[in-house]
Amino acid sequence: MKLYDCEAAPSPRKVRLFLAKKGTEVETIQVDLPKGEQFSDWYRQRNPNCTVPALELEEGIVLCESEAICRYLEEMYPDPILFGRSVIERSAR
Ligand SMILES: N[C@@H](CCC(=O)N[C@@H](CS)C(=O)NCC(=O)O)C(=O)O
Repeated sequence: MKLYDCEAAPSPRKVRLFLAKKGTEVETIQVDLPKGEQFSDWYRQRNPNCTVPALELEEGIVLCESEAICRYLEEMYPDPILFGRSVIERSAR
């Protein structure tokens, strides 16, 4: 699993915070947004939206939205639960 990240950008920071709360680390690859690396061929092949974050899974699937990435991480690393235990808790967050 690889997280495409940019340290200065707010959207991937959400995912980094989520990972920190989970106590989990994943391999991270920095994408240099100021230099326009998000538009490079190698990155566009992974994420055609040309944004970070993106999470590349072992099976080759790439999740391209921070919310989707956090939801995936919640399922993969359920302890601690961050989105809530019940439907009401999950809906209220
Ligand atoms: N809705 C997306 C937004 C992603 C997004 O816009 N990321 C910004 C950095 S915070 C980006 O990659 N921008 C690339 C650009 O400005 O070219 C998410 O939450 O993942």
